[in-house]
Amino acid sequence: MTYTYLNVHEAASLIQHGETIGFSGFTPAGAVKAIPKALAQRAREHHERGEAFKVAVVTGASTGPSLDGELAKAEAVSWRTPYQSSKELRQSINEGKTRFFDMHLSTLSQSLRYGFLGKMNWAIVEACDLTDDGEIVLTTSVGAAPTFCRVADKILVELNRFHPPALRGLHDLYEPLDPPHRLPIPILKPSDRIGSATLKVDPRKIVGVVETSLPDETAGFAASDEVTDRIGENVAAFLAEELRQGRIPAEFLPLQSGVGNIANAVLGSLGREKAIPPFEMFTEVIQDSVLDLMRSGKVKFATGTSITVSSEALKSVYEDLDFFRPRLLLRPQEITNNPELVRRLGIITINTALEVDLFGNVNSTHVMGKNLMNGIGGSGDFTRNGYLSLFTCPSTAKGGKISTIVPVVSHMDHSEHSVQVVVTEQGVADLRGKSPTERAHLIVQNCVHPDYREELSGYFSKVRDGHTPHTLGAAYAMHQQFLQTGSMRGVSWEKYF
Ligand code: 0RQ
Repeated sequence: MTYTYLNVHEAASLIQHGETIGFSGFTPAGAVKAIPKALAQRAREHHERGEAFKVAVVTGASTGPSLDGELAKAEAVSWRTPYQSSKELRQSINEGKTRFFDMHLSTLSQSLRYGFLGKMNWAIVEACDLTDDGEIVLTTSVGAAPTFCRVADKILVELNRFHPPALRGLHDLYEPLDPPHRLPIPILKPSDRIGSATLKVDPRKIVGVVETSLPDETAGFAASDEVTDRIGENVAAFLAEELRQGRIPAEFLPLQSGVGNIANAVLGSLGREKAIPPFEMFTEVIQDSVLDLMRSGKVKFATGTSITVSSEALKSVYEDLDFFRPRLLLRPQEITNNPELVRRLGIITINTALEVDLFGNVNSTHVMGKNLMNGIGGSGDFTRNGYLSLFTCPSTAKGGKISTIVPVVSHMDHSEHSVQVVVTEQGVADLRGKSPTERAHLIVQNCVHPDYREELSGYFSKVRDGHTPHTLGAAYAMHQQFLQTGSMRGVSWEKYF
């Protein structure tokens, strides 16, 4: 079949107010870039004429500035799921202008197939190659693109010449059947291939192709600093000791690591820890540090749903595809984050918290319990099902004015039942087999910043009732003081007890 080649404005003009779009992309990697920008312009033109124009936006996870950023700036997003990290969109969500619902990323595809999210009108996907019979070769991410193409009425393809067609073979696409017909997912080790290298769609559904040549809009990571380095060293030392104690098998276990500056620094430290043997990664986002560890031989293989690296790092992969091809594999997020697989393969999970409470409950998503930061992402998929689940964070935020360890979290994403180990630059609290009171003592001793140790032990020495001791009237005193004065330091407990 021959496709209709469109310019980007012709493509955007096909999309109508009120429609739901599934855009490829997981982080800025593989995210559609040209059509959303043109769609934002279309929305502005409608708004200038006093006409409504908003669309619902579904993606794999976060995207880049040309997608979430541009559409949010144009006030063109009615609702959004499952994750975002755009400054503009975050503001629109927190001001109540965009409806957002935060989902475990492993559940997005099945929720669409089950019909939980309504009808999807469009799938708009980035490809590096497209055959006449509807074979799409995806680029640097898979995310939920296969499901978007399955459930959407119509498909638009951004054929991005920046990415070489030689990426064919880097992907392993598999969509489970839905209950009651679902079968076990036949992955027994991270490198097992179970699906197809290309996304096969009915070519008649592809109503247009837009040609582009645009790099991924991935922002680089901040260089590690003293705090993130110490967090990394604490994680590495803890895992090395687990290995020595025989609680992690001698060949080590596959690792999942979250995304961001801390996660990047943690991986760097694991790479330097001599006691940890070369390992595999079964993760969501493959970031720069993983490529470095592959070159040094410390990471043997990595499977994820996106390669989220700087353009220079990506170019170096493209120049050395023979080296990376047998070591890298991209899968749908429904597979990389799948609870069945995370539990079966025994993944060691390392994610980042915004705040942690004395009992090990974790808030990953809401500042002061109300303002959305990014979303839960894959952290819940991995934490709840991992072999060993760690959370890391610096012990303070905002120049020391916030203690990330608080009496009770202001929003809870991961409960004490799933969180096993908490690591800050101060040290490690191993919460396994510990009662709530024991956990509180360990966290205060090992993880809290010295500036807040007295304050938190002062609070806990006053709450004595119950299995999980706390006092409702005082539990948020540190948060309240921050909101009133701009600092959590020096709460005086006398007025609460
Ligand atoms: O704000 O940028 O304004 O300085 O939060 O914090 O320390 O730079 O850490 O980049 O790793 O992000 C939890 C948001 C951490 C991220 C979160 C402020 C802090 C800073 C960022 P500034 P850091 P990171 C699988 C795993 C959920 C999804 C997930 C995340 C900013 O890791 O989104 O885990 N996780 N996915 O100053 C107020 C506090 C704070 C605070 C930090 N207690 N109160 N602000 N900050 N603690 C991958 C995917 O799902 C894609």
